[in-house]
Order: sequence, then structure tokens, then C-alpha cells
Amino acid sequence: MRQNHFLSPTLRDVPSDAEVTSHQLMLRAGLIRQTASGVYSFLPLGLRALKKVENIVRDEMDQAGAQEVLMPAIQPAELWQESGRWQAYGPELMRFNDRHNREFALGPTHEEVITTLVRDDVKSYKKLPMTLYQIQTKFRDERRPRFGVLRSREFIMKDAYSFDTNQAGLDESYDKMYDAYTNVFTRCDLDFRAVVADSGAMGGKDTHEFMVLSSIGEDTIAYSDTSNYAANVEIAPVIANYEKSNEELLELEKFSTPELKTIDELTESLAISKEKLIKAVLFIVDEKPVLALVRGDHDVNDVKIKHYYEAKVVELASREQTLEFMNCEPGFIGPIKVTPVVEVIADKAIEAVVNGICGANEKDMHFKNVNPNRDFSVKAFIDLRFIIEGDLSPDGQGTIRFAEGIEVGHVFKLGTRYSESMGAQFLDENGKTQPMIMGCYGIGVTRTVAAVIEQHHDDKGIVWPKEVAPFDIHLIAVNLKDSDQKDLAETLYSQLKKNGYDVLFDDRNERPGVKFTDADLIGLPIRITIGKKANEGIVEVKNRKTTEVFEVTIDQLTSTISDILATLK
Ligand code: 9G3
Repeated sequence: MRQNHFLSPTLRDVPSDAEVTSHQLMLRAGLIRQTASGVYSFLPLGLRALKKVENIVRDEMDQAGAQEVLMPAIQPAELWQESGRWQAYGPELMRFNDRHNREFALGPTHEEVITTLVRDDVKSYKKLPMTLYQIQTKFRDERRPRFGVLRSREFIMKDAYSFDTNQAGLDESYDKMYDAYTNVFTRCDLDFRAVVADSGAMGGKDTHEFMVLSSIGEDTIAYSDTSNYAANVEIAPVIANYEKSNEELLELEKFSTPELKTIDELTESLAISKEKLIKAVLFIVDEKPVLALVRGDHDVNDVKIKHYYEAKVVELASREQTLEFMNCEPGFIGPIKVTPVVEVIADKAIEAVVNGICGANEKDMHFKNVNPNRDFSVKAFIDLRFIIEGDLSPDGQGTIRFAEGIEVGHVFKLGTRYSESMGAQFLDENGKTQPMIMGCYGIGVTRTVAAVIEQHHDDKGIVWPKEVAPFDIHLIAVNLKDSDQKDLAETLYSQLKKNGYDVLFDDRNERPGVKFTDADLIGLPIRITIGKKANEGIVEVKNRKTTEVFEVTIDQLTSTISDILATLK
């Protein structure tokens, strides 16, 4: 490709509204341009990288035995009404009416469409298992799009759906997809972790998120410092065991704590450790008030409350609700003498508290020498708190550390959630009708391009891994007015292409400095510069990753290129 007429508008300055590196570099290197908030155009360089990622995904899906289809972005409301999801989603689901005033949505995902496709045309167990996938544009009206294509309102996803006759079949389909994802993100040269993301017990196998480690990631991963255990911090179980101190139980005593509103003020003024504090937090769980107790040095994990009650909605109680159910304003609520309508649950750590402190359900008043089971009872002592760094790893090996991650993939075992509600059934070998067992598997393809840049850049620009790079080689002639340089450049350009390389030839009439700055910004793996020594048949080669530069003769060039590419992932 000759750069002179190539649309790759590079920018010198960092756009002010781009907060993260990948967003800044994708704009500056001319990969994307914003069309509206959270809506982007991919320019030729960006599209070539996007296609490279798509083809890695496609290759791994095909090798895993999945079949590619292409479903529409326009989805009739009827399908979402059948699955019961039309009402379940709010403004994030982009809806519209067609000219006949029929209701549609722009697809955020395709469970309903794919299940309908399979329901209508697959009837016998002989046709299963079957995994179908597409690489297609998705629409989600994010309230706050940010970080460029990392969180946009229109994006490209690979979504796959597996159909099996039984759970063992699903487990197999799931494992095939899990391994294919590992290959995809390895080929993209990403440092990633597959983290347990399911709601169930420790090490549940129902869903994994593939997280690219990055300080700008919006998800927190809890991982073991010795084993390969890793989980989304939201669901990571806590297996700490708490030993009860053998101090004697003192008499319960109410005392005044005027103006001590926060945990810190309370523990400082009373000179007690946070481990003695019984923190009470009121939640509304599917409209019912629940008082959750955790130790002062821990935080309540509302996702664990939701799974304990298998609730649809768990919200923090408002000030009014606290006054209504606790007869006291927030900041002084506690588990002693709670009206029966409020259910009390406690984290396991609370059971080991001796002579603790808690709110007295009275303004400016607290209790000291509080002892669970003697002074208050709870429905259950359960795993209710967020895991913290230093906790034991739930697999019993090592201790937990935290890392931020960008979710680039997510695999789920769906079971019969959609096949039952939408009637995707098959006749089994005994002629009995059964619902298909489904799995679904997503990769954020546009997000993956940005994640690659987050992990592969330096202060000069992008440093593309070779399998994702828009081109293999950046060919630069310092001065095209010099006939030696021009002739050699043209010869090399056609020879390198003949050797099967993708070459971006900078044939612009620009100062050398501009060409070198742009080449570093665009970040192709290899840069070949033709300069003064063209007439000696000597050119300069630069390895973008190591930034080392060296001179070679023309006949050494192709072996030098393949040697460098062989060192790159
Ligand atoms: C919606 C809207 C947003 C959504 C969904 C539905 C996320 C929704 C979850 C999934 C599950 C899997 C197949 C590929 C992998 C992920 N955001 N999800 O269902 F209507 Cl507005 O998409 N789907």
C-alpha cells in the first residue's frame, strides 16, 4: 500500500478527551475516528488490525468445529417477548419501530435469534452437538461510553452458541470453546487470565471471564499468588477460619457516641480495632428488609446476598427505609432488638467476635461488650463479605492478590434457559422430546484490538504483535528525489510483496523526521529505511519492539526480516 494516498491521518497531539493510552493511540495513529459518543469509524489501518483479530477468532472457531453464520442486527420484539427479556432490559436495549409501527431492537446479543434458527431446523439428536457462531455488530446503549472502543455503544462481537443433548455434551462444547479462547488471546500476544465468574460455590464451572491484565481494567480479579486460581472479586468465595478469643464475656453496656458517625471516628475515639466492630448494613432484597452484619474491617458483598436469596433485586436501603425498618437513622443501626420483619444475616467472621461494638438503633448511641448469640441472633452465619488481598486462596493454595482486568471474553453454560422458553427441542434416541442444552460464548473483537494496544505500546506509539499488525513492514525512502533511493525503494516494494509480506510504503513527500515519527506511532513490527547508502545496496532495518536498528545489504534483507519476525510473537 502506498502511503501517499492512504487514509492514515496521524495526530501529533494527544486528544484531550481520550483518557487511556489505547484510545489516545488509536486516534493519533489514525486507526479510528469518533462519529458520535460511543460510536466509531474504523479507518484503513484500524480495520486491517480488526480483520487480523477477526481472522484469528474465525480460525480458532473453525478449528473447534463451530460453524459460521451471520444473523441480523434487527431483531423483532416478539422473539424477546417469547424469551421474557423484552421487559427485562431498560434503556440499554436500543429499540425502534419500523414504518408499519412494529417494534424491533438492534441486537445487543443473539440468544433469541439463534435459538429460533435452531428450533425451526434442528429436530433430531443425530444433528447434535452443534456450535454456531457469528462475527457481527452489537448495539448496547451504554449510559456512559468511555475509553474509545473499549466501551462503545456499537461494537463487533464474536458470539457463539452451542447446542447439546445433555450436560456432559455441554461440558465438552464449553471446554472446546474455553481452549479456543486460550488460543485466540495467546495468538494476540495478550497477558490474560480466565477467571471464575459464576455465582455458585467455589470453583463453579458455569462461567468464566477472560480478562486482559491492565491497570485501566474496570473489573478486579482475585488471584492466588501460587496456584492458577483466579476469580472475579465479586463472586470469589472466602474460606477464612476465625478463631474466637478466650477473653471472658463482659456485661452488655449502652454508651453515648455523639458525633461519631464513621467507622474510623468510632474506632479511633474508642481505641479499638476494626475487628471488634460489628458493622450493620440494611438492604432491600426483593422488597424485603435484610440487615447484613460484617466485621468493621470487611465490606458487604451484595452479589453474595443476591445469590444467597436467589433474589432478582438487591439494593441498599434508603434513609427513609432505614428509619422505617430500624426506627433509627443510618450510622447507628445494629442487630440488637431488631423488629421481626427485618431478617438478620451475618458474615462468618461475626460469630468469632467477643465483646464487640455495634450500633444501638438509637441516635448517637452504641453498645459495647456485644456477644453474638447472647445479645442477638441471626438467621445464618454465611460467606457475606468481599474477599480481600491477603485472604487464603479459595483453592487452599497461596494467598489472594488483586489485579485489574479488561473483560475481552465471556463463556457461559446456559442450560435450558432459552431452549425451554423458546421451544428448541430434539427427539432423543428413545423418541422422547427433550430441550436442547445450550452454552454461549462471546469475544469483544473491537475491544480486543484496544486491549492489544493497552498491553503493547511504548512512549513513541503502538508496538503491534505480528499476528495483529495492520502490515508486516513499513518501507521508508528518505528522499524520493534521489533516483538511487527511488529505484531501490520501488524494487524492494514489489519484491517484498512478491515474498508475501504486507508492506506500507511511505512514498510521501515529507521530511524524514515526520516519516520516522509516524512509523513509530503506527508501530508496524519492521521498518526498512532506504537512505544515502542506497547506491551501495545497503538499507537500514529497525525492529520496532526492541527498537534496535542495523544496516544490511539487500541480499541479507529477506533473511533478516524472517529472523526478526521469528523472534516476535
Ligand atoms: C441486553 C442488553 C445488554 C446485555 C444483554 C441483553 C449482556 C445480555 C449478557 C450476554 C450473554 C452472552 C452471547 C455472547 C456472550 C455473552 N448485556 N448480556 O444478554 F438486551 Cl441491552 O450477552 N451473550
